[in-house]
Amino acid sequence: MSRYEEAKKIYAQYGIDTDAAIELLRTQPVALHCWQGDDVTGFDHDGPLTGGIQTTGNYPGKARTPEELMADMDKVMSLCPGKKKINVHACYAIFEEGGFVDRDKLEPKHFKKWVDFAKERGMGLDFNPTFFSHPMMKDGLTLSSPDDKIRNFWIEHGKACIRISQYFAEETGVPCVMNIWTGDGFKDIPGDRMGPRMRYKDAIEQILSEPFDKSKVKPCVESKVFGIGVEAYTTGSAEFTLSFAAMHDGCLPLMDNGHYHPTEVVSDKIPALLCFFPEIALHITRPIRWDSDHVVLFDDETKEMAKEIVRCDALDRVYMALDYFDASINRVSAWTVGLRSWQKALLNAMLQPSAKMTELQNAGNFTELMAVSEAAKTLPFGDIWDHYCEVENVPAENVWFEEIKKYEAEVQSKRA
Ligand code: RNT
Ligand code: ZN
Repeated sequence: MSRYEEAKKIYAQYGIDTDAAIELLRTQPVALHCWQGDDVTGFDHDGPLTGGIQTTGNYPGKARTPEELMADMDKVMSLCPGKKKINVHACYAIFEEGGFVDRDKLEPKHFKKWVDFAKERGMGLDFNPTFFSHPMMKDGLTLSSPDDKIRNFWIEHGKACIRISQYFAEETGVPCVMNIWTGDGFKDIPGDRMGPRMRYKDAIEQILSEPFDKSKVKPCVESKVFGIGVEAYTTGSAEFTLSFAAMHDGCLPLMDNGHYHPTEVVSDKIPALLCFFPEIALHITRPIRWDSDHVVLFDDETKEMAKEIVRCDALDRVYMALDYFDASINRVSAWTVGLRSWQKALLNAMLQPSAKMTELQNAGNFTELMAVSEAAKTLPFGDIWDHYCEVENVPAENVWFEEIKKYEAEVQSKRA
């Protein structure tokens, strides 16, 4: 009997159907973020990365062009099981020779190559206006700036992005999640905390006044605690964005698990928000001591987040996207480890004796609940994972890195 057949029997003793888990997982889209490939640079500017986010590291071989970035993404996708979506930032617009336009003037045609890329691979596209790395940020502010000219520029950018999101959804036939995140805030104690938030509220409302089909475009607002150089105050704090989403029909809250105080966990916030919001969105990352955006691993909190989505039976209500950027190791490998890790976390979540655990909890049998959840930790998960990779026709755990070595030697190392 194969290792999978043996493992399947062991899971069956807990009432868990491993075949059903695999069939379900194969259909759940996870958005792969284009910005891991080039350290959140994009194609529309030469300036530095700003907005309170930072990549560290200088590993050779980073993608320099749309072609290189797409080739790298293809490599990643060939090494990862599961259904994918592509997550594009507005700064990744692709201009024809001499066809540059600023962010307030972006049009669907500037993203046609991304649409072609997605359609050829049968994938959906998610989108993000880029409110950073741009000279129109003034004193660290965009949508919450007191300067009308600055604020209006960014409102126009947001509206352009709604139109592009609608185009993505129409072209691919898959709803487009459009996430609004700004790094707006102050390095030191502000004199006015509410003013910027009132302006931010009004600005997002103006962006959302651009007509769109709610079944096709899913606007989100992402909160944050602080950023580098923006330590004292963030306009889009947790309370601000959550309240905004709650008060605006069709707007989703987006939680990035790097954007909370260190002892808070997004795994516990998922079932809280699901009590109120029909749909929510996630940025999956790995914060070390701060919002460091390390590569997602198959670690405890990653597992817990996946477990909550599955236990709440909310796979069709949670938009899952990766968001991290590590420039200190091979970027294609970083991407691959993160996507594979999230796939592992989802599979692991689907293989939990969750029904049994709920029953024990409701019966007040906390002694056995602890024993069962501990037993689940040593089930032969690796055998199910290997089988899933095989079914999905992607390399097994001990094999995929050989592909990275080859790709680095043949492709990435040739990039000067
Ligand atoms: C920054 C936010 C945001 C960005 C991307 C690039 O802290 O997490 O989501 O990472 O938009
Ligand atoms: Zn994020």
